[in-house]
Amino acid sequence: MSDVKLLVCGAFNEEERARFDANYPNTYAATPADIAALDAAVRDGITAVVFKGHAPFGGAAMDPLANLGLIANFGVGYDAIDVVAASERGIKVTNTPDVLNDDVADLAVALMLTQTRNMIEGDNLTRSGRWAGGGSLPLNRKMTGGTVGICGMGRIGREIADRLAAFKMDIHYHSRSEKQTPGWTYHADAKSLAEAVDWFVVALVGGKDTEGYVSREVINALGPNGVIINISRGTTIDEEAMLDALESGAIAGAGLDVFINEPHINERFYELTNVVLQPHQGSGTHETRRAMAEVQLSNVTAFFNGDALVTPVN
Ligand code: 8YV
Repeated sequence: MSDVKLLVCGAFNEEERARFDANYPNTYAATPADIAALDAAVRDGITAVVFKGHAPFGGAAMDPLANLGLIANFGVGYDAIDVVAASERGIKVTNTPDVLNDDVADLAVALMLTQTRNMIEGDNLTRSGRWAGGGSLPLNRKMTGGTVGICGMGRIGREIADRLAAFKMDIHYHSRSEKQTPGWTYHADAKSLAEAVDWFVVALVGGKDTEGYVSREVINALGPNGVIINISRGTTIDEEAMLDALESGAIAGAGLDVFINEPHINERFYELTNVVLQPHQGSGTHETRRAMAEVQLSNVTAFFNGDALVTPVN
């Protein structure tokens, strides 16, 4: 392995970076935009990239790496990587599915409870002393027993639904195809789902195919009791339409972990008191990030050993 050159591309933490260095002595770091500026001898030696984050990694970043054979993504969602461009160049792409399902599903439930029980304002009221001074939190809204729609019943959607079943919720879902579920109601389109529920949880795959999938029409179909939860990608929702609906009261609120152009999110969100905002931390626990790093590294190891990739995308 001593002659192997690995390109580390993205904001890996110290522990993750140390793991690459321990396994591969020749690691180099660059953002997708900086790859072309690497020394030509280094570029020609690089056969694998470990990638993390959401900066676009397209054909222009692949072309300077003439011998690239693998882009191993840190994350289940690989929408930042142009997989078609990779396939055209004979480059394999891998991701880190499954190991993060629990954390992302936990966060979806946390967003629902935090939004509906007004916990951010409750915390502010308590720690500011306003409660001690006679202030009180207005009554809020019950979640248990409500009607929820899961938009995208993949592996993460299923984990969310299983958790919400324990909250005695009436579960509806929309997916490309009907699934084997314990009596949950299938909807062939997102608008029909929105019309049927108060809670609308977006668990779609990101990428071009789902851009704006939760359209203005779908958002308005949700109605004034509707709350949108998004743990997928900001791009899956028509964000301007959602902001309009949140500002006008056309829907009741939102709990969001993902945004368009994050972390530089639309500043209209900052003014809203009916939303709970999180910094894309769905998979962000020590345990899960470690598990994701292991899946990523196992793909790199398989690639260099000439073995079958563990979690191939293309
Ligand atoms: C990120 C995610 O990958 O897995 C995904 O699709 O969105 C996250 O786990 C992680 O935040 C690193 O950017």
